[in-house]
Amino acid sequence: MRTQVAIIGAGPSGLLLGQLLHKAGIDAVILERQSGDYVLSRIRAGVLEQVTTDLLDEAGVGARMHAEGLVHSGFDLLFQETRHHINLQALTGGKQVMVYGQTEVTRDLMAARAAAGLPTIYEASKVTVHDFDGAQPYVLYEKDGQQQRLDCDFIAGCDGFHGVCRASVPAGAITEYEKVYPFGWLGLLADTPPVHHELIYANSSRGFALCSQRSATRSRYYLQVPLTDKAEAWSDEAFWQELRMRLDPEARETLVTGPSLEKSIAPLRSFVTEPMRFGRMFLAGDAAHIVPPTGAKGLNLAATDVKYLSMAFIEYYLERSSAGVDHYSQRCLQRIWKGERFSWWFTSLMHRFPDEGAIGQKLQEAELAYLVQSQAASTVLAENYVGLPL
Ligand code: RFL
Ligand code: PHB
Repeated sequence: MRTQVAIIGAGPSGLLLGQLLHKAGIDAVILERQSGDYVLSRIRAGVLEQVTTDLLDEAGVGARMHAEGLVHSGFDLLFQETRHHINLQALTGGKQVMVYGQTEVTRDLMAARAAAGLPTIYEASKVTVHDFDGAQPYVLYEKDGQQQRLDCDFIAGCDGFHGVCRASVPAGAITEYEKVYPFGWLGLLADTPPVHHELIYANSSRGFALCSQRSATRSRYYLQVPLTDKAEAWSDEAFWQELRMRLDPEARETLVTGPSLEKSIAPLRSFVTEPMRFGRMFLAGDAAHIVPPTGAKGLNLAATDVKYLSMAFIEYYLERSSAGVDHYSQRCLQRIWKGERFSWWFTSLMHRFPDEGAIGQKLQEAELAYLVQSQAASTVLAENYVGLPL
């Protein structure tokens, strides 16, 4: 089989790239190691920046998001048992964010791809990438026990943090920057009304908590937990009890609990790969960088990579220019490092760090008090949260 762009991974990065290329008349085949149902069962991001919603519109998959997504013009910061409103809209000259789950973004992209009859090969195993340093790269994979070969002009590595593309780059050609945090997030999804109409980010002496949502009847909550904890060992009751203790008195009163639909622990990491292009292979999204989820930046950074990568391929095929391809890595990394900085800073401000003791908490509370009192400091938070300009 032959295609112009072989996309590895059918997460949001790979599917969005496939859709944007299709709109431009460029051929792509997507290879995904899991089943479609499995990809949809992963509960992840919830907050989309306008850059991302604009791109989903451009890809022609924004209709359900606009109908069902929740536009948020602010969020609450909770510390010392008191909530403070961060008015994103007022602080950023009218910008807002969209609360719409990654699962739904993925579902919309999958449906558009299926409706256009575009090829996605699910349950493709033993994917390997070859000759991306030369002019004729190709991909080998197994489907139903048979080895297959996909020849292509370019390989797009949209295969996430544990993918095969980054792992196939010779060690001397890549630099990796990494910080692993000494805790994780335990997430719980439940069909209960959200505790508040906006998100609440909580710094408590018991650890960080986040109250998020998917709709007026579906809530998503997170608790900072030690890395040694297991999701199975947390009963729903224990989760709700711990969450209550990290909230303010009003939220504690109004929290509606119920059986969990999903519970899982995600480790927190900051990670960047430089460069993001290796000859005819490009990395995009979590394959190239990871942020801790506190700033809600992961999917949004992935979407920007995909925007730049689709533009690079469009320039290459339609305008016969390799300028976009040549600048891809540098263009992405400028934005990624700013997202990394913000995510690291917000994570550091909101979580309990085992080694920092009581003084760590006091310093965080002083910074939070400054943050909500100073318009300049609130503006820095708000303009990063809604997304920096491209
Ligand atoms: P994904 O979603 O990991 O998809 C990669 C796909 O590649 C497949 N794959 C392979 N396929 C073929 N062959 C191989 N060898 C393969 N190896 C892997 C995988 O099966 C998978 O389907 O990466 P992608 O597409 O780059 O998307 C990135 C986002 O998923 C991620 O950045 C966000 O979820 C991060 N994130 C958030 N981002 C936001 O912008 N806003 C948020 O509010 C937000 N909240 C979050 C988050 C991530 C979280 N977790 C679980 C880490 C909250 C959490 C808790
Ligand atoms: C989510 O709803 O899953 C979510 C929201 C905001 C974050 C992280 C995750 O910062």
